[in-house]
Amino acid sequence: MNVTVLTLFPEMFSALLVGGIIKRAVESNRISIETIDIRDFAKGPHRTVDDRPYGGGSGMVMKPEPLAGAIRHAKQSHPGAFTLVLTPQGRLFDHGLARELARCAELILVCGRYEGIDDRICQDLADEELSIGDYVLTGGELAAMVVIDAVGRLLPGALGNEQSAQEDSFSTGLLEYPQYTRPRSFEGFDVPDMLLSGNHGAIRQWRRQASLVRTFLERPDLLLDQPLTPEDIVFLERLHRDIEITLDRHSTTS
Ligand code: 6GU
Repeated sequence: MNVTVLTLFPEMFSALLVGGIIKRAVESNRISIETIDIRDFAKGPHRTVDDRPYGGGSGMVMKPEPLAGAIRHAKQSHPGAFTLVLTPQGRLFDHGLARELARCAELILVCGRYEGIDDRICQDLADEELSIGDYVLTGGELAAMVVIDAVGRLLPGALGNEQSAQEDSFSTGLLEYPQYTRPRSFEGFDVPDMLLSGNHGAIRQWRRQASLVRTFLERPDLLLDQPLTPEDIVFLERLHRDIEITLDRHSTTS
C-alpha cells in the first residue's frame, strides 16, 4: 500500500519510523509513506496557507488553492488513490473501516490545521471525511497517523503472527480477553488458574466468556448488534440467572 500524506508538518510523520510494526512494514515494503508539504503549493512571497473565515468568527481557515494544488499533484502520481480528509466533522473511524481501507492499494490523507479547511475542498476533491473520535485535535496529523497505524497493521504480513489481527479487540466485535505473561504471581495478583491448565478447549471458552463479560461491563453498546453463538447465549443466560439468584437472596421481602 502507498499512503501519501498532505500536511503542513511533514516531519511529524517520521514518528512512525521510530520503531514498531509500522516501521517494519515500511522496511519490508508492505507500506510506503510519502509526505507532501502543502506549503509547497502556496503562492506569494509569504506562501500563505490560511485566511480569515467568511462571515467572521475566530480562528483561521486553510485556503483552498494550496490544498487543491497539493491534492491534484498527489492524484496525478496516484490516479486510483482513495482520498480522505481528516477532520472532526468526518465519519467516525473504526476497525471495520480500517479493514476496508487496508484493501486499498493507495490512500491520500489530507491533514487540516487551524479552525478547519475551506469546505469546497471536501466537497470537490475528497472521497470521504474522517474523524478519529469526538474530541478536537489541533490538526489532522495525529489522526492520520492513527489511521496509518490501524490500517498498516492489517496489511498482509505486517504482524508477525497472522492470528493476532484476527483475535484482537473489535475483529471479533468484542473487547479482547485479558492477557497475562510471567510471572505467575505479581504483587499479590495471580494469573487465572484456567490459563495454566493446558486445556486449550477450556482456555478458548474461558477467553470467550471473559471477552463477553468485559464487553458487557465496558462497552455494552458493542453487544447490541453483535452475532452471539448459542454457547454465548447459554453463558449469558446462566450469568443472568446467577445474578437474579444473588439479588433475590439480598432483596428485603416486605
Ligand atoms: Cl481527523 N482532526 C482534528 N483536528 N480533530 C479531530 C480529528 C481529526 N478526529 C478527532 N478529532
